[in-house]
Amino acid sequence: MSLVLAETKDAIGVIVLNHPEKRNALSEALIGEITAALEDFQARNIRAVVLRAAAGVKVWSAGHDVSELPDRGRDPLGWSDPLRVLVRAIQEFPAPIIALIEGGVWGGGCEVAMACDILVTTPDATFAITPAKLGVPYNLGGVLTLMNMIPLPVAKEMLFTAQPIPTSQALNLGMINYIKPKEEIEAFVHGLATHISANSPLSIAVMKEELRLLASAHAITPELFERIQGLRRIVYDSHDYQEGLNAFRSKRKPQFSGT
Ligand code: YXS
Repeated sequence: MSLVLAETKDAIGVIVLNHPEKRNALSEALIGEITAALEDFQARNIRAVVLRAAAGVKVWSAGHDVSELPDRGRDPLGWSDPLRVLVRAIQEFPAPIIALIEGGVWGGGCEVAMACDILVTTPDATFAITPAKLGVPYNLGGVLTLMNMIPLPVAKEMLFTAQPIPTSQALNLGMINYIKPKEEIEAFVHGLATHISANSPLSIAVMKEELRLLASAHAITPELFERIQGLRRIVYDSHDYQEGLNAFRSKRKPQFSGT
């Protein structure tokens, strides 16, 4: 069974996350199907993409597939981790990607949504960034994605509490573009995609890449990079990191000791 449904109509491509049994957890297999669909869309010169889950879902994505996170001692979010590959694929895709969001967005799913260019949600949508709940040390690029989308005090609240925020707050903060009723959201998003696909694809592709390069243009010294990586290693080497994984796997609340 496909974990993702992909279709194109005119110059618009649609990708539907289609693994509700696992709440669209971002497994390597599911991410592989998304990136394959994006490669196919690029070959077909698609001019706008809609990334969504099935209509009416309660969970847009439950984030990184926890069963695929490595045990302690290995960076869980290294460069080639599937979640990192997906975020880059979205950010580097040469046409706008519109996230059509219903239901809860969790963990790395928030970063996937925020890597998209335009976000439109139904009123029930929520966003929860949850590394602290699992004991995961989020990675540099991921933190930068969040910093570019969320005012720092709110980014800190979301990272430190791991609690969902309502999409109404996300709209007030400019994290999302629109909130639309579920009866209207599909036509509204299609209308945005149609406007985009009627404009110059070359101009849009270059401006999207300009914005990506400028948003990530942070000069960091080797010492800064190595210090951050050293700090992150303390976390993914820790008993707390393993406890977060074990607790999730045995469906119980984690007991973090700070070691
Ligand atoms: O028990 P079965 O086999 O039916 O599977 C259950 C869940 O184990 C599975 N599932 C997941 N599997 C792998 N990775 C996940 N992230 C994940 N989430 C869920 O899906 C089946 C149904 O789950 P269930 O019964 O909990 O569904 P629900 O409708 O009662 O609750 C939906 C959620 C999303 C509220 C709940 O599943 C949940 O809290 N999931 C975890 C959300 C989360 O903490 N995600 C962060 C993952 S780690 C990540 O993204 C980054 C590495 S980081 O940590 O840095 O943000």
